[in-house]
Amino acid sequence: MPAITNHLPTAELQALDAAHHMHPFTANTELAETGTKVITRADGVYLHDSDGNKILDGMAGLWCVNIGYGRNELADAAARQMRELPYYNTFFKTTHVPAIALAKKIAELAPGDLNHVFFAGSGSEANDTNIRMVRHYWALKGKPNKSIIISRKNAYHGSSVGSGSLGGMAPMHAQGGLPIPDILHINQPNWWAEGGGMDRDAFGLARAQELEEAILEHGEDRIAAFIAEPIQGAGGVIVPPDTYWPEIQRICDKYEILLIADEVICGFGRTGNWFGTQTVGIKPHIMTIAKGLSSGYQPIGGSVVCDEVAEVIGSDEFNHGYTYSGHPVASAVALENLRILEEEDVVGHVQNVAGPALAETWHGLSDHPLVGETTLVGMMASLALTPHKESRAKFAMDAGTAGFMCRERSFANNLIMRHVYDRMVVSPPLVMTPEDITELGKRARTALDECYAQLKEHDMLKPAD
Ligand code: PXG
Repeated sequence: MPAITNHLPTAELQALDAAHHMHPFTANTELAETGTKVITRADGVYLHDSDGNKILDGMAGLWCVNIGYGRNELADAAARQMRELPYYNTFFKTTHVPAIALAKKIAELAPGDLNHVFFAGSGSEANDTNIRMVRHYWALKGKPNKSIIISRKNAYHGSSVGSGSLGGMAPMHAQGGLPIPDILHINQPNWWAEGGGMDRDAFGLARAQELEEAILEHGEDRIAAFIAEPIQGAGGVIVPPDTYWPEIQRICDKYEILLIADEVICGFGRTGNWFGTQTVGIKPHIMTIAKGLSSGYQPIGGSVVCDEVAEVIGSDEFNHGYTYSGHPVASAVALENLRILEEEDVVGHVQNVAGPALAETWHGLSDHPLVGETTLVGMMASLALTPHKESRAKFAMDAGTAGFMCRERSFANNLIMRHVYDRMVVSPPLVMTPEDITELGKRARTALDECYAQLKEHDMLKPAD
């Protein structure tokens, strides 16, 4: 008899969940009162819940189910690997075929000389690896003081103590003693919210130059690395102005700063190339990967490291690793996922079919009275809700109130669309067809209409001063 069944009534499942399950990023007492949606199964681009609803997943789970749900090939790969070798470590002069094969495949797909993979169980773990790796790299090169890592406000790099420190989420820093020492945060290139009267390109340049200012303030001999997502995901799909990344690259090159591209969301086709670094045209020394690496079917992440950094790190014992680094089942599933992405040309589908279809649908929402800018790269998109488009005004009420209302209307219309404060975000499975995307657009518009009506009815459309 399997230990998990889906046959309890929804209310009973909700009560058990409330009694025993602590949810991430959630006020659990409040959640216990309102109840959760119980997801029971999924197929293709649709989720099913315990009340019989069929829900279009506009978020690919949590930015990760790139190939969609229900691919038996991955289930078979997991079952095969569990029978052959369910677990072994890679610590003490041992290795195994799935980790070898996956590392080779990632090296083949990754641009430039990013030829080496240090495996982790998640994006957070991989970014913790990166903190230790870049600091140890400089120590081995005789520069132990080169330990400061520069990141950005409103970046997301994970939730462990290290990766949460790298991230620039103020509400996370407010709990549990973050950030750890020697992490700095410069401003993000979010023109819509913070650009004021500057034009986009000048703003992008100015924000990039904050990196140079920080380096000059602290001294080049103190700065180890700069970390950033090619396109911020959890921060609200913030697409930087075109001037931003070339300037960042120039500054990293000029001052000998390692560049870490956090590809946890952007990687594996999301932006229309294999990696977001290719889309924005940068050359990192290290890439963080997770999520789309296995399309979320298994927890796995890693750091993809260039030849020179790997060589320096390899010259000493690196006192770091996780029980599940290169887990054989997770590796086998990730390999099968990469085979599907490659053989079915999912990246080409994003570039030529799904991406353009989403662009048309998404930018088409910009005529809505509640919608300010719409932004999109590949299959990640966002729109800003605003009470007044022309002035790019924020709402007078608390940030996130309108976004939350819109998300609730979206859920009510069986579309998973997220909000980040007052930005609405989608990041659908990459395999969506144009028909799926048309349906997504219809449901998103209905959610916007209903949200707008509610805001109007309650006199909540006032702009902030
Ligand atoms: N880097 C980036 C860019 C991420 O988006 C992580 C690292 C951490 O990965 P793990 O596997 O440790 O979660 C992420 C994760 C959200 C949300 O609300 C986004 C993430 C995780 C949880 C919630 O958008 N991204």
